[in-house]
Amino acid sequence: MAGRSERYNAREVEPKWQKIWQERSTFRTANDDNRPKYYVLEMFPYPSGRIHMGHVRNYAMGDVVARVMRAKGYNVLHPMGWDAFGMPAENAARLNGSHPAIWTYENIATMRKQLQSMGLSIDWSREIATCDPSYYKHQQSMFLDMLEKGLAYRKNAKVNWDPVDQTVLANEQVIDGRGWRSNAPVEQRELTQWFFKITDFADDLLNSLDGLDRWPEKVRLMQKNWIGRSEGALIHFSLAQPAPVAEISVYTTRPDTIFGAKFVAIAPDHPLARELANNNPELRSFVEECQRVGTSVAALETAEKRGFDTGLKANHPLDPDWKLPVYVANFVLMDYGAGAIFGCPAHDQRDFDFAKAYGLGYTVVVCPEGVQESDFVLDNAAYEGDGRMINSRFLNGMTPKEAQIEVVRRMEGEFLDGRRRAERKVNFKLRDWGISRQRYWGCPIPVIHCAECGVVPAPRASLPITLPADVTFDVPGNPLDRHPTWRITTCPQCGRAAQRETDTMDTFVDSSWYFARFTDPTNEVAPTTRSVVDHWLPVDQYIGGIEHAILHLLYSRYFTRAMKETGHLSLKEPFAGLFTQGMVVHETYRAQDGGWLSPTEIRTDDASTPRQVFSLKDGSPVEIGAIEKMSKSKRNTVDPDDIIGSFGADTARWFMLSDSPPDGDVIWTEEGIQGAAKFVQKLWRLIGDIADLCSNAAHETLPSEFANRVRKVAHTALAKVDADLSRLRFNRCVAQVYELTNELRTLLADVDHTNAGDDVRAAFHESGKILIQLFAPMMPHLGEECWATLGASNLVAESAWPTLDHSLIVNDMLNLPVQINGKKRADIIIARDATSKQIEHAVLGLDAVQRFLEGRQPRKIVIVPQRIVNVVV
Ligand code: ANZ
Ligand code: ZN
Repeated sequence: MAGRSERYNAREVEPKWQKIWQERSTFRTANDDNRPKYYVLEMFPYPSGRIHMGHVRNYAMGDVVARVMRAKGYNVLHPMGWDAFGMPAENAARLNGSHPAIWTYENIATMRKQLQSMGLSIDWSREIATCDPSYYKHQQSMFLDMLEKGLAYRKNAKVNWDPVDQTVLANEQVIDGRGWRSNAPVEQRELTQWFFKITDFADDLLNSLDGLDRWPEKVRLMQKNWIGRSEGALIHFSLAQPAPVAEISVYTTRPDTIFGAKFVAIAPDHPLARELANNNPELRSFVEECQRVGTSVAALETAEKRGFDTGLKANHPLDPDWKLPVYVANFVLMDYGAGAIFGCPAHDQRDFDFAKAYGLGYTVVVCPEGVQESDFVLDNAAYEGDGRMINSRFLNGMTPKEAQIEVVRRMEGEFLDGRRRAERKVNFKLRDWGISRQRYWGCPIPVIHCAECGVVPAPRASLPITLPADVTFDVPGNPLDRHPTWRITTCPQCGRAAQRETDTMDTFVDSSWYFARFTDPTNEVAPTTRSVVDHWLPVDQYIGGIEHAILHLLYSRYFTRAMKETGHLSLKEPFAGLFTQGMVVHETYRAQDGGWLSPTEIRTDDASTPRQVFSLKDGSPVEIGAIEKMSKSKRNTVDPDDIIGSFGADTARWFMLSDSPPDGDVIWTEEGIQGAAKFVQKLWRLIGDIADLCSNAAHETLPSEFANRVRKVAHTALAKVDADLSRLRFNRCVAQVYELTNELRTLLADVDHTNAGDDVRAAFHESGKILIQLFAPMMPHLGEECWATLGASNLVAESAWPTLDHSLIVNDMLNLPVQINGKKRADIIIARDATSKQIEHAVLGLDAVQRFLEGRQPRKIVIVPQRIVNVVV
């Protein structure tokens, strides 16, 4: 073909197609479209400045899904936006005297350009930034909706206070007792804060996890643990008098161990502890000391167990002559259970450590099966396992499970001053979501404080309540607090002078509904358009990092429920399918002076074994360190711009998708990217040669059996790629494309170019087109260039997915239904002559099967040859 260049030049070709896609609005998505919908979304980025390789991987995956589903006839929604509020913008503003808005929008402009250079099939007309008043205006109105419904409320709460950043931190932002950004020791403070009532939905958020069968099992498990439902009992311990109160109630999940009790402990901020501290300076200073440590579970778990003996005695609920000392203890949390415990050192490690420190001893009450009661002693650790009850009077001989039921039943039936001694109780770890942040760069909470009327919602007509532009960051604290005029307003109820709320919302609120906003991002009057949002949601495939497995996903699930209650949409679960991609990792390099070197600062000597690396600057040898997640601190990053600049976006995308399963880590290597670049040229030559073949005049030479072989390799690859795509196994798709390319190249070598018959040329033309369609979702620019080379008049991005000719593969490939315990759960497409071992291997790799097994081995796998597979679990 005339004018076709020998070498494929990505630098020229890629911008050309990006321009054509843009001119033709190829990726524009209409809301009124009769085709079935498909919503694919990658977690939107924080505009930190530049995209990194993790973004490239994430967005390449989402783009493949979007392009394939478009080809398969779906009306695909694939939008992009910016999670644009947050502290880094304020920090940057402080450092370089600029403004968070300027910093943020500049970063967005840079990163948008970078993402566009990747050739992503995004409908950019739907772009949103959460810091834009046109977005957060609706967030404010939804806050007012939630306020009306009682889903948002104010309460006094103990908070983690970062003394350097001068802000409240969420528990997760406290790492080992220190602020996640400032690294300063966190203090506890009591502040009036805004909360979302997520605990109202605790049961529903937990139970609905079962229905999320296209979520990774591990994410569902992490959410389950976070919600932390436990079934236990409240036991009321009466206090030997005189004492300030009659009794202490404790929460326990192990009432069976009641005869192993050695002490009762209350939280430092338990009302009783406060009362006692009033007249006891020593206790007061102990309590204050406890409050200096963060409130996070992790912080408490790692801290040394310490207590203060109040001198009070609690009566054992099943033996009036048995007295237990009452401590104030640092490891008891006020906002969990009843804020008090009974301690059983033999069977709880925390209690064990505590009892050891204070010489309280232990009594074992659970003896492991097969161990002689008299032989059972503890050496330095509690026994938390199962067994038989011992030293427990009427419970002896029972299992702990049986004993739990029996002891609660017994205590429920006993009364103390007209009150039951115990009652069953379900408890959750999940706390209400504190959303107040004392920061500037966030969504203002739309309420007004009036001395007369109290907290008054801002009038809806006054929304958006925008941030003032004239602020400074040179002093710590919240700029909204010290702004001379911003907070001054009048009360909407009484008209007197009043003050605006200066707290802004946690940025997790911003990201808890953006997926809904994308469905109709220009609606000015409401957050969503009901018919539109109900059509598009749920997101069919959500893709992002495992680091968001708990908070972002849980908050989004909650917020969707809140939006349902306030009439903004109709469903509860926003993400039907979730995929968590792995990290991009790279070797690290250490210079002789101990400093880290970046991959651009070293030279590799491949000839030597083991491989040797030298500093480019002075030629000195460099130590090759561990392969780690790309990070600025280890300097083992590779800049996507550099890679796209020298190899092209397609090569970068291809390599990202090729090397490892998408949920595993991918190791970035120079050889890897070089290999991908070579393959691009190989594909380009093959398609060129096929194009040449097809443009020659017709001759009948080879038997049509040959043409069939050409078609068969392509259709076989198509069937396999289809199966792999449905499970997002992009690396396997890549492998199929490699294989098909080699096969077509081999077959083409057998063809006499000037003498090939019509059928052979048609077969190559068809197979070449299939090949292009299989790799184009991953390398879209090369796809278009090759598509045009084969003489197509449309774009490959607009072409329909190839139709599989079953008759060609029926002989080799086989569709096997897979049952689990007799119920059909999946299919596999596998070679007809696959061995039992190969079938077993394929079956065990299925997500559906893995989910069922939950890490266990199947009891057996029954294979009925050529018919069906049954996994017995
Ligand atoms: C006695 C006991 C004996 C306990 C034993 C455990 C083992 P989960 O399962 O996480 O819900 N606990 C209760 N309230 C607490 C609080 N406010 N702060 C710290 N610890 C608290 O944990 C329930 C168990 O955690 C409860 O059961 C209680 O200790 C402790 F062999 O009661 B257990
Ligand atoms: Zn008022």
